[in-house]
Order: sequence, then C-alpha cells, then structure tokens
Amino acid sequence: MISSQSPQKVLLMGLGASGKSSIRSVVFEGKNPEDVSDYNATINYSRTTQNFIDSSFQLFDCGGQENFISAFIGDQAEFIFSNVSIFVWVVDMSDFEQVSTSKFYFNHGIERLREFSPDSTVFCLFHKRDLVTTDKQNEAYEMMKTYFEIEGDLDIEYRTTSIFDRSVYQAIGEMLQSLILKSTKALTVSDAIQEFLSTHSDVTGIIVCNEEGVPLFEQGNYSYFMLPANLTLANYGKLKTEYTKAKTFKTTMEVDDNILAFQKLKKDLLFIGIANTSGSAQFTLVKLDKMAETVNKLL
Ligand SMILES: Nc1nc2c(ncn2[C@@H]2O[C@H](COP(=O)(O)OP(=O)(O)O)[C@@H](O)[C@H]2O)c(=O)[nH]1
Ligand SMILES: [Mg+2]
Repeated sequence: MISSQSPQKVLLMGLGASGKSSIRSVVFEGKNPEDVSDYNATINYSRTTQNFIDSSFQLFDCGGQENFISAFIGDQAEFIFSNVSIFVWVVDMSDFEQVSTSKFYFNHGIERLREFSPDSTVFCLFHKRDLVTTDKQNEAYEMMKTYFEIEGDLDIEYRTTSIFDRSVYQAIGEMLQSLILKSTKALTVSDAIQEFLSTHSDVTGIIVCNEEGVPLFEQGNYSYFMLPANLTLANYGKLKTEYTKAKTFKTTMEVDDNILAFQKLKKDLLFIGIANTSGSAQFTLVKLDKMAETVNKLL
C-alpha cells in the first residue's frame, strides 16, 4: 500500500544532458517544453516530494556527470538504491557517442538495484526521439532496446520519449500507474471504468489525468483524440487555464462524430470521457456525467 509505509521512491538517472530535469519539470511541474532549455547541471541529486492522489512519492533527480553517477553506484549505492519503487534511466537516443557510456552505467545501476531493491520496476527511456526522423524511429527503438536489454528477472520497460509530444506523459503515466497498482483504491477506479466501458458501447474511452495531463487511468480506444486532448491540457490552452482556476469545471467539445466531456474531479484531477454520437448525445452526456461522479467518489 502506498499510504501506509514511508513514501515510495522514484530514481531518475542517466548521463548529463540526457533530459532528466526537463522531464521532471515538464511532467511534474507543468513547465512549457519550450522553456526548459537552459537548466544548470544538477549537482549530486535533487529530491522533491510529488503529491499523487492520496499519497506522495519522493523523486530523486540524480546528477548525470560521471563523477556523480560513479558515486551513486559506488560509495552511496546503499543510500541511493535502497527502497526504490521505480528506477527511470534516461538515454539521449540522438547522441550516439554517449550511448555506450550510458549502457555501461545502466548495467551498474541495474546491479545495484538487484542488490538493494530487487522488486523495483525499471523504465528505460530512449529520450529526445523528436531528434530522430520519424521513418527511423522504429528501427532506432529496436536497436536501442536490443542494446539495453539485460538478462534476469528485473522488470524493465522500454519506451521512446520526447518532451515535445505526448510520449513522455504516457511513459510517466505508466510509471505512476505501476506506483499505484498495489493500492486498492486504484484498482477500484480502474475496475469501475472498465465495467462502464464494457456496458456502454457508445463510450469509447475514459481518461483520468492530472493537471499536467499525465494520464493516471486510461482505458478504451481513444488514441485518435489523445493528441488534441493532451495539447489543450498540457500546453497553455484556454482549457487548462480555465480548469486550473475554476473550482468546478465542466465542458464538452465535439470532434467529427465524437464528443469529449471534460470534468474537474477532486485533487485537481480531470475526467475526460470520449463517446461517439451515434445515439442520443444528450443521453451519452448524462451517462458520462454520472460516471465522472462515480470516479470522483472512488478517488
Ligand atoms: N530535442 C529535445 N531536447 C530535449 C528533450 N528533453 C530535454 N532536452 C534538452 O536537452 C538538454 C539537457 O536537458 P536537461 O534536462 O538539463 O538534462 P539532464 O542533465 O539530464 O537533467 C536541454 O537543452 C533540454 O532542452 C527532448 O525531448 N527533445
Ligand atoms: Mg539535470
């Protein structure tokens, strides 16, 4: 359970300039991706507490200079690598010269994890994918994945990410999901959404995300809408300004033959329901409204 014990720990690690602090500030601090270009190198590590539904976790943004990383996997290993729930390793996939150095330290990090937190989940992010041309991205991903694969029973997830598109929200959303997976509350919300989707064929997807647009729950077939929904939310859009300011917030948006219903929930979370308008739009909206209420009660 998240709430009972000491806060869970998330380590964000990788070579200098791979993008760790940018990911932290875009995803957790709501910074605009365009504004993160000139961070100073992180000295040692910076620890922040992130509130998350009913609990919180500690995010360690670890400095990427080799002397720091050497210390993390060396003298400080026990302190850094104990009680880790999630280990995020960030690799700049556009910087070929650094890839083998990154792998070298990744191996050591994984060894330390095995030693001090063998039950943790690892996310290996091949970052800055926007710098790789679209037609090369799949190939690059496969190559990187093969290169970073490690035998053994640690659970390692590989993703390509960029702070300039939805991918980084999606990856961090999955990371948060694995943090809350063990909480009964999360399971209940997830079940309720699943149940609702399976009994209402006009509703194609439901998403619950935080203020920064990180999806905490998402189910259904909604990929077509995620981009506009996320853009309006995560970037400066009017929607976000209104939603952040207002205590209650409810609006709908029509896109082609579909309708999106937005509603602010507790703890600054946002409910997004997506439905097609094959039936009565009015009825669909009422159902989504009820569902938002149900989720709100469960949270
Ligand atoms: N093109 C691109 N640049 C990025 C991305 N993420 C971070 N950067 C840039 O990479 C540089 C290093 O980022 P920073 O977050 O300081 O790296 P850190 O040392 O790992 O914390 C900065 O100039 C960022 O603007 C990304 O997804 N795409
Ligand atoms: Mg940094």
